[in-house]
Amino acid sequence: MAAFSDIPKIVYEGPKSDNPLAFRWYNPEEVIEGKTMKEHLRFTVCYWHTFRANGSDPFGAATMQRPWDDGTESVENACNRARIAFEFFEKLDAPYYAFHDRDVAPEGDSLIETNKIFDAVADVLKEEQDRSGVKLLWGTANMFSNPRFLHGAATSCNAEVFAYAAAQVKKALEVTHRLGGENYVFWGGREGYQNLYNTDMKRELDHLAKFFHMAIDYATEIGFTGQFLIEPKPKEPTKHQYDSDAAACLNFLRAYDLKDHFKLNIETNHATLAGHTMMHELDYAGMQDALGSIDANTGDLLLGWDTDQFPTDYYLCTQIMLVLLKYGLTSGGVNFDAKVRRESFEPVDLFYAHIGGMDAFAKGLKIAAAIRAEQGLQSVIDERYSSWGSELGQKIESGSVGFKELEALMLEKGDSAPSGSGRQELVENIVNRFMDKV
Ligand code: XUL
Ligand code: CO
Repeated sequence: MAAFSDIPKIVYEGPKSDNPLAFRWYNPEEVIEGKTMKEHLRFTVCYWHTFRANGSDPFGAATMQRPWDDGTESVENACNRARIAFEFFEKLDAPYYAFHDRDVAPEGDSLIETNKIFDAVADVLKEEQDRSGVKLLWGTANMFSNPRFLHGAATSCNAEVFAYAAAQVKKALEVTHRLGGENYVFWGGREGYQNLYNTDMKRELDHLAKFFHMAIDYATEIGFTGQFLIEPKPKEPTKHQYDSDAAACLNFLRAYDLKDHFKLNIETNHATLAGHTMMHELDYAGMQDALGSIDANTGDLLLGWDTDQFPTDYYLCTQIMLVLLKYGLTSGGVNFDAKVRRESFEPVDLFYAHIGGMDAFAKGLKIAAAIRAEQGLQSVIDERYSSWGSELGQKIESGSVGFKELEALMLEKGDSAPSGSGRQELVENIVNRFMDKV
């Protein structure tokens, strides 16, 4: 069954095009800084929002029109939905997709049954991947929806829930491996707490680390060489999520001897919920060699929760691409962890949403590359830090002087040399200049 027969394959038509079903900026084969846009951006469609979100919210029922979906949890419906998803990926020219186990396959009456269903749907996914050439960027396990996970999964107070979660991740790793997944993601789900009066935080974090070590061991055993990623988020659903931001994740990874095995999957709306910019989180991960992948979306300035909107802001995408060009995405990609609004319920809205996101990132990439080529921002940075190239700066950076030598120098000089201007307004103007230049 074809679901999108009235929609043409989306192609690049250039910035002058007013065709809403064409790319204006995303030109997959265009080369920027030695790589094609397709190679830089590695666009990924997420299965959960695009094929499972039904538009319901705490105040109202489902709104999405998805004529191919019979609304049941049957295996047949799951397999049919998977085929439709690949039709969508191909029409959109998206090279990757990503899923949770429970997005693609419903849960059965027992773990044995659930695993059987997952295998059956994975057969279809494999067949569709081979037919279309669309690849799996990452797989993950949903360990937050089922009520068994109400206290968390690896951090649950219930040891059998930990065991169930281990079994679930074991299976999700096997399927991700079988489908050639390039990464495996851990987003904390309900790994966190609502209240410290009833929580043994130290014990829970020890358990989480144990869980990750078990995952590494099992990946080695089955020969899965994809990159493990942790996705930081500070709150929602719990009041405090343990993986709250990039810095907290990296501290945890170091403390439990996990740093060499994990990178981070940074999500825009999670960064802003943590009180950071996306650029901050990316740069922080990048400087610690931990920038793995991104979940591309945006929140709403006036709403304090994870609204998962499609990113269309050129400034945001430029900032993201400035950092991604600096550090590079290796096994990662740009995964649209974003959903159409409840009011945008027609199937064609899924295309408008992804086209908008892909175009915004493509334009952001072009702007970021142009800014880097001109070196205007870089020269402000070079000038600002120029004193560190002096003999004194070099001695401090190389560790060849301590407090006593520095005190002697300042006692002799009496005061430090004056500092230069920070040029904040100039750098903002430089970025603005490129907005209309590209
Ligand atoms: C939740 C979220 C997840 C992860 C995958 O906020 O972002 O969808 O990306 O579990
Ligand atoms: Co996400």
